[in-house]
Amino acid sequence: MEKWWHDAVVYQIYPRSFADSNGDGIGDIPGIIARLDYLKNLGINLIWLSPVYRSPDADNGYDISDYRDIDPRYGTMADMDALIAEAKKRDIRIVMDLVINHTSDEHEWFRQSRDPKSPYRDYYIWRPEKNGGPPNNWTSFFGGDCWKKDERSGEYYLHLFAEKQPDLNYDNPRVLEEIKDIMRFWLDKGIGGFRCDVINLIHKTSLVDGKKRLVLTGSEHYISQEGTHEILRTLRKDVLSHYDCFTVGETVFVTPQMGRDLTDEKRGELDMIFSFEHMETDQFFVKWFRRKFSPARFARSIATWQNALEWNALYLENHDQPRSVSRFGNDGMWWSQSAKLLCTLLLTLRGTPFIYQGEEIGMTNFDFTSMEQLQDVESHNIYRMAKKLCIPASYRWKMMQRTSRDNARTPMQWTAKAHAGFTTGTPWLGVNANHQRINVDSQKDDSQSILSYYRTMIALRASLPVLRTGSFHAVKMTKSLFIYERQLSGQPSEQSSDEKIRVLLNFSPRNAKAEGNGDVLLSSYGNQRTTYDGILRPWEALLLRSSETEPEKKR
Ligand code: ISL
Ligand code: CA
Repeated sequence: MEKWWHDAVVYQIYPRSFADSNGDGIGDIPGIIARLDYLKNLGINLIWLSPVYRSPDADNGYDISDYRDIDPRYGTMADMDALIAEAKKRDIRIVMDLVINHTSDEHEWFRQSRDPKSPYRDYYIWRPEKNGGPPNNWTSFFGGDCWKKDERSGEYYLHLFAEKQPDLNYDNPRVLEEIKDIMRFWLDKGIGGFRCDVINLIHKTSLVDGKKRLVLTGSEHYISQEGTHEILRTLRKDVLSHYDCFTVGETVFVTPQMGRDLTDEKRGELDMIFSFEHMETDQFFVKWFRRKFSPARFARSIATWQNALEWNALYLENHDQPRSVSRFGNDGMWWSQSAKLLCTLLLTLRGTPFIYQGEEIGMTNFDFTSMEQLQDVESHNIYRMAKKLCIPASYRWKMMQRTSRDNARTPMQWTAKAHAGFTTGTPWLGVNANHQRINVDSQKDDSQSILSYYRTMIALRASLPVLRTGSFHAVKMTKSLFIYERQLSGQPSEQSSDEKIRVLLNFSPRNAKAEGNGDVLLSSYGNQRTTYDGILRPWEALLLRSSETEPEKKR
């Protein structure tokens, strides 16, 4: 069944790096409001806002100390209400980040929870020591073990992420009631839904030792457990189904089968998920060990997921990933062409596309030159851990350069001026020096720019149902080509609606032969191309349209 979010294009805002309105160097909500016309003009209709809740900021807001308050860095609740209202005026809805696997250790529940006699004790996962050490052998997403001893009771609490992010205990029904209330609080304000942070980890089936692994020992006890499925169904039934909204789950280590279970409409859990497999095709085992990018491997993974799920959340970037043009494209000589190719890919697959801020102007990885320039808690933890493991300094540095989450977190590049027009003060994280070349200002009126191409692709998708809901069919996946078709099968009565679009992507800096016929609907090389001669140019993306019911093709 058709859902309104099937027609949406989403734009992810990482608030601290988007636009600073008051010169303190940190992006904020009034800064976002001032840029809503820019987003409207781009053509998006939903904003996923990374967390703006009150937070001590140990993980840039993914450690929440009050779910019903806005962090003063970002503004006030009045600012937030204004953002929702101003966005609505422009037919844009806001999706909030729902971070409920853990809270901050400064959340009132956790403060109380440190007292073993408190009714809040059981809101978190506390266990006594075992053999003079942590309760089990599990390890954390951010490196090291995931238990922290609290001096007050001598017991340990579980944290799958940073120490300052204690995991909530979903065996306690009161926790879920609290979460429901928080969700209602935001839905009552008229938001369009939630992006649910690491949602497939929330229920831990048991706390016994895990099978020893290089990373995430213990994960078999909490990834996509039946308890989590049950919680999701309860949230849908008791809360979400009473509102006009949708959910996208960030689901780590999911298999296609888990993905199907999580999004099966009949089960009533999530509306779509962010899966990770395509983002892992350029790594060995963990993201810190990068493997040469292979378009074929990448394409095969995308095709698998296109075919596996009824509906996908589509993305090539977010605040945790390196920049796509530096990773899957070419941020040197073919910067503009390869960014347009990636845009074409993102906007012609079946699902709801998510654009991450700066992706639409081809922002690249961070040009930092020392560890002091990085802020991310994960980068510093991993760097320290790699040092302990005697990984040589030059390799450690390479790991950070390619993979640090700060690659995607540098301030949005609005202008060629000081600090890229992001702030009048000192930005919280360095601005990439290439802002003089790569910025919104220089692209907004240039019809050949990456930004203009995004606008065109978003509008094209909006005008062609086949690009949104047509079926997906992979045609070719080689070391430089990814070719697929989207097809709409119309009702027998509407004969002309049988429509097929072939998407041809050349992931290489050379001309490439590729089969296809039909009219050129769009080329990333612009209008210069109206007919297709069977040769794709370097990094070219091409859309060919053919109508099955058309008689013979013109010769
Ligand atoms: O970047 C990662 C670590 O290697 C990812 O595995 C990431 O930690 C994972 O996708 C979960 O991410 C989400 O939850 C984290 C937060 O730090 C991320 O920013 C968020 O997107 C904890 O809340
Ligand atoms: Ca600010």
